[in-house]
Amino acid sequence: MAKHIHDAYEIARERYAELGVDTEKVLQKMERFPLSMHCWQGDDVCGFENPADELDGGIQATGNYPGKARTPEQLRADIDKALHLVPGTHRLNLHAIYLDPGGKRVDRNELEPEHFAAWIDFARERGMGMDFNPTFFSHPKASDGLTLIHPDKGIRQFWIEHAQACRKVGAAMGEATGTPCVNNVWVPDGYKDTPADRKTPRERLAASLDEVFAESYDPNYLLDSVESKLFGIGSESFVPGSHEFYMGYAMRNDKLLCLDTGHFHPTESVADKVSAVMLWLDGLMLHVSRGVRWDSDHVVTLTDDVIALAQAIVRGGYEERVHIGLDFFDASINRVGAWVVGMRSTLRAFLYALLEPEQLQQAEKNGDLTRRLALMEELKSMPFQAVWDEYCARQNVPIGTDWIEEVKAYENSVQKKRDGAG
Ligand code: RNT
Ligand code: ZN
Repeated sequence: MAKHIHDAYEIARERYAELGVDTEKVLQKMERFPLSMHCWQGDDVCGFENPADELDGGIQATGNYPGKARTPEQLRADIDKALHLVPGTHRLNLHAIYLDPGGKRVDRNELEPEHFAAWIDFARERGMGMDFNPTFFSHPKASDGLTLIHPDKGIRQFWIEHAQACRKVGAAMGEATGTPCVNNVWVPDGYKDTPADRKTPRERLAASLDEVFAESYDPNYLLDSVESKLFGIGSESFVPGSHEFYMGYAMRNDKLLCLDTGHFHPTESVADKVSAVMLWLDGLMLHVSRGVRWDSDHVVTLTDDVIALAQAIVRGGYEERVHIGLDFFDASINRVGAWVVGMRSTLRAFLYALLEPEQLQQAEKNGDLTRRLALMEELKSMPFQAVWDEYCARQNVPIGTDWIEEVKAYENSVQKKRDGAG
């Protein structure tokens, strides 16, 4: 371990101790915040079902950086590379289109746990939990942008069966890894133009969801979450699965609510929603993302928004009930580098939140709002980077920007040699 890293940490430790913060305890607590690493950053949400198809469903990965993963083996290698550059043990979040059925053609309503056996082995070997998602896009039966609200009963039934199959897969993942799998339902359904009837699609969505969730599973294996959205490309005017819709559904039906930080009006604070909904819900799934002007799914960086989200979770003591997933897909930079930046930045936000002194809460309780404001302001320039560096050193991952050279070397020796890569 570089001596100056440790020396800087010792000074930081004393500075935080003066505020009553025990940095050693904080470093232990960091392990209580596993991130659910989304596999889909590795290949621009293409999956392995029919990789020639274009991504649809109103989401879009832009950029043509060379070397994206094209096979399950390549994607697993890239995930491993990223995991070696990020401190802590994390979870693996898969989408149904990432099936690995050994060359067989399997349609979405026919999925079985065995089609994900290689992924389950991969996660188990690394001590990772798993999360899962049905894929309601990039499929001929979703070509008009409608799935669970489709007016055609047959098509609706197909997607209900898909979601049911995914719950079975998720439960198997949870059983195999010994930690509940969060199976997150997000559908792209919506209308480009103003609908005349907003009621029927919502009733249909609710009825479809009831069928999806009809079977009950052991919550030690499977937890269900539902994800809302404001709008998508091609569903600008109406999305039946809005925030109010799913918040109501989750509360009435004991589901987890998934809050994607890109799915709200740009000035809305997702952090503020945490303590409001946690009064009524068993748990939350998060999709930490960074929208730039819109739901653009940029790589997460250490912004005020992400820090506020981490603070909401830490201050509320919600770490056991909030599942921290990531959701971004940037094809304009090295895809492994994108994971590393997004994961390290999210973790840094949690470290920042954990380093908060108790006296901040105390000041507020005492009505000393001057001290509250002054403390919050001072904390912004406390030496938290030194604590982060020490954490990375202890976890045997690169410090500072050292990981960039490793990603460059990997890009040259592995990613650039892939089919179609420049
Ligand atoms: C889309 C949703 C959804 C997807 C992933 C791929 O707007 O955020 O979570 O990004 O399922
Ligand atoms: Zn999302």
